[in-house]
Amino acid sequence: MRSIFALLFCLTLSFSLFAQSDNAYNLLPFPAQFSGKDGQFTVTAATRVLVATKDAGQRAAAQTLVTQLKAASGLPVAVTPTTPALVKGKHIVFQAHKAGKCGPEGYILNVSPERVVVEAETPKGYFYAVQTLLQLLPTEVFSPTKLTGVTWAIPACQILDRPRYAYRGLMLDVSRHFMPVSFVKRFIDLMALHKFNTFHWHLTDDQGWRIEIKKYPKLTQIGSKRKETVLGHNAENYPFQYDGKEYGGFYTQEQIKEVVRYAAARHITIIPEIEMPGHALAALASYPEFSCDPAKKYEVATRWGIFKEVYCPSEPTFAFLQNVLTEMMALFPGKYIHIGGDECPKDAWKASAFCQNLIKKLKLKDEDALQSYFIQRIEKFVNSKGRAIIGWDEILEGGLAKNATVMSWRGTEGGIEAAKQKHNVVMTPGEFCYLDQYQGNPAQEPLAGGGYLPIEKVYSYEPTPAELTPEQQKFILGVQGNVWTEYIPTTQHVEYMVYPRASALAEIGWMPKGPRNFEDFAMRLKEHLKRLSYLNVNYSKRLLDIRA
Ligand code: TNX
Repeated sequence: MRSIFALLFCLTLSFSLFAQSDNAYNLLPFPAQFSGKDGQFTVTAATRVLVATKDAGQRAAAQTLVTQLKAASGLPVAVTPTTPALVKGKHIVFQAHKAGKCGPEGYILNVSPERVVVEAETPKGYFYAVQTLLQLLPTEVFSPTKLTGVTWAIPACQILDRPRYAYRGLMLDVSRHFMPVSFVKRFIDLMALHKFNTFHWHLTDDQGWRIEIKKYPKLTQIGSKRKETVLGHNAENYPFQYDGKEYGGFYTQEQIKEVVRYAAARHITIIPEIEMPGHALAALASYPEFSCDPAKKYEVATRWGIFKEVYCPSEPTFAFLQNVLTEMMALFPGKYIHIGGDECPKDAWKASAFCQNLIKKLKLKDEDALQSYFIQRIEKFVNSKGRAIIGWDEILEGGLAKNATVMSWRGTEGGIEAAKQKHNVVMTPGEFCYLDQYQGNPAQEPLAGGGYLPIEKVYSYEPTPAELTPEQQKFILGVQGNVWTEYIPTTQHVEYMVYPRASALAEIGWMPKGPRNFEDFAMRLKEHLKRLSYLNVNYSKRLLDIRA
C-alpha cells in the first residue's frame, strides 16, 4: 500500500515538473503533505500581509516574508495588523489554526488565486510557513537587491507540513578554526532556510577556548590563542607548515547574547559545548592547576588529534567547571548543555596517585568508571539548575548519567544502546553526518578529514534504526550534521563543505521517510542551489558537474 502511495507521489511529482515552470515542486525540505492546484496567486502593489492584531508570532513571521519580498521586488508590501477575516481582497492572511493538526512546528498553507492563507499553532509554525512561501515564490525572491521583470507569483497549492524529527541540528567547530560572529549569523540564516532548529556550537577544544568567562579571564587571554597558524598538511593530514604568527579569536559574552537572540528570532536553539574531561588542553594551558600534573608546561595545541592532557577529577576542577557552566547557563537559555565527553585518554589519571586513591575511595572499577563519575557529578549540577546534559557516545562507557542525552557519533551502536536504556538520542554517525569528510574525488578536492561522504550517501541515511522497537524508536530525537574544522580554515571553505550536503540532511530530518527519493531530491536541489547562489553561498558544485 505504502509503495503504491510512493509511486503515485513520484508520478505526480514528475508529471507536474513538466507541467509547471514554477517553484511548486522545488521545495526543500519537501513538505509532509502537498497537493498542487490550478492557477497562482500574484503578489502586486495592492497585496497586503494581514496578521491578527495581538499575535506577535504571526507578525514576526510575516515581517520576515515582507522584508525579503520587498528587497527583491521593490513592491510596497507591508504587514497589516487587523482582524484578517474581515478584510476583503487578494491578500496574504495569517490565522491561528484550531484543529490541532500542526503541532509545535507545523503549518498549513492554502494558496489560491484569490488568497494565501497561512495557519499554524505556534510562532515557529508561522516562521516555517514563511520559509516555504519564500521557496514557492520565484527563486529571485532570494535576491538581496531589487529585480525587475519578475512576476511575483505563488503557485496554487495546499500544504500540511510538520517535521519528522523534533531535533534537526548542525554543529560548528569554532575551536580548530575561529569563525567571526558575522559568519555564525549567516550560518544560522542558512540553517533557518532549511528548517533546522538546533545549532550546536563547539566552543572549546585543545586548539582554542572561544567563549569569554568573566571569572577566569586567562581562558581567553591564553586559551583562545595558539602560537602558530597552520598553513599546510602532510600526507597523513598532520600540519607541517606554520607561519609563526599567533592565531586566535573568541566571543565576548555580549556577542554570545547577540547570537543567541539572533538565533531565537529564527527559531533556532543553541546548544553550547564545553568539552570535558578530555579535549581540554586550551583550558589547561590557561589554568594548569586543573590538570593532574600542575607542574607540567601546557600549551594550546597547534596540531590536530587527541591529547593526553585532560582535566583532573579534583574538587578544584569541579568548582571551576561549575563556575564556567554557571556563566554559560546565564547566556544560553536552551534546555541542553553539551559537556563533550569524547576521546578522553586515561593516561594522566593512571599516572596520578590522586586519581588512583579516588578510584579506591569511591570503590570504582577503573578509569572508565571514573569518567562516568565525572560526568554524573556535572550532570547533577546541571540538572540542579533545571537544565539537561548532552554528551558524545563515550558517556555510555562506565555507566550513563541519569538523564543524559547521547549524541551517537562512532556509528549508531551508542545511540541504539542509549535508546534501549530509555535515554534520548541524537543520531550523528560519522559515516553519514560528518561534513568535514571528502564529498568528491580527493584528487580534485581541498584537503579534508578522512573518509568519503558524497551527498548521495548523506541522503541515504535513515536515522531511526529498524532494530529498535517502536517504543525505543521514540527516543531518537533526530539527526545532526557536524562540521569539524581542522582542515577548514575559512568561512568560504565552511560553506563549501556544508552545502549542499546539509540540504540533504535537512530533508532527512524533516521529510517523511516513505516518499524520500534521491533523484527527486537532486532535481529540486538544482533550483535550490539557485537560491543559495542569490545568497552568495559558496556551495560545492560537484553534483551539478556530475549531472551536467
Ligand atoms: C572526532 S567526533 C572528534 C573531533 C574531531 C573529529 C574529526 C568527536 C566527538 N570527536 O574532535 O574533530 O573526529 O572528524
